[in-house]
Amino acid sequence: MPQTRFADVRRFGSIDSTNRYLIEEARAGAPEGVVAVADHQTAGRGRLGRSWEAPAGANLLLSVLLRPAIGPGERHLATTTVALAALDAIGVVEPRTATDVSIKWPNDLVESSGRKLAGVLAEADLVSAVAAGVLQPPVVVGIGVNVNWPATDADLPPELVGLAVSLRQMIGVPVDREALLAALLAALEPRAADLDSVAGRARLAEDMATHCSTMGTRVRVDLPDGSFEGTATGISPEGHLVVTTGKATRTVVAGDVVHVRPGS
Ligand code: BT5
Repeated sequence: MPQTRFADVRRFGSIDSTNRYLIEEARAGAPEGVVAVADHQTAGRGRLGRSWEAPAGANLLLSVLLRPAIGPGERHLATTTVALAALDAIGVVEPRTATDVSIKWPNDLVESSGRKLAGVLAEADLVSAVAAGVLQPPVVVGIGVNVNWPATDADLPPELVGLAVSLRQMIGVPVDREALLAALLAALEPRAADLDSVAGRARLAEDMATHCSTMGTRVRVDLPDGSFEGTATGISPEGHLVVTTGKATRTVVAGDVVHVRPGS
């Protein structure tokens, strides 16, 4: 594999959370590009205090440390970067599934029926930024991809039946986790490079719009202070969701969103 900024890959048999680990490493001064990969997480994190489930040894669980020179308004593009790299990698390793996988804004990879194949969690570490006296915090982006678990729906806890799916279920045979990891890190290099320029960030937002199954659908956006409905009509250059409600257009910031659900 050509040398990329993601060459320092640290592997863990079991860890609480690869995101938690890399945030600590960022605070200790680790450079951009460190990767943490776990066979198992005892406290895998989702957004808003939710948890990420995966048994030992079956799925891809990894985080990467980025130090992007971007403002707070563009930070969601770090999530977009990893989601697009995962989509690229799935297309390389399992081309049979490529057309069936899309991104559900803000942070999910889903298969065509809407079941979740992967979730992305970006956490900006403001503590590091304050300590270093810099405006732009490091961002740890974690992704969990359901590679070989569940093998069938019978493996899933009841609350995930109908909501989660694996690559193995999609193609009917086990999938090589290591091949997917290598493809993801290779795909991440050009995507992460895009984060560093205005033109690159525009490309990330455009590619997100192209691969985003939320586009053109009726959505209900749940925010902490209420909900509204509209049609998802675009992705802003900062990676936010543009929703048209009647004659008005609202831009929805990922950090504010509790859920984006199909609308009525
Ligand atoms: C996410 O949150 O989708 C972000 C998941 C990020 C996980 C990675 S694993 C490596 C790194 N280290 C960490 O500690 N985390 C990252 P959210 O959108 O909040 O979705 C969480 C919800 O997805 C849960 O509340 C469940 O309903 C559902 N869920 C949990 N595990 C799942 C799975 N394996 N497949 C599909 N859905 C799942």
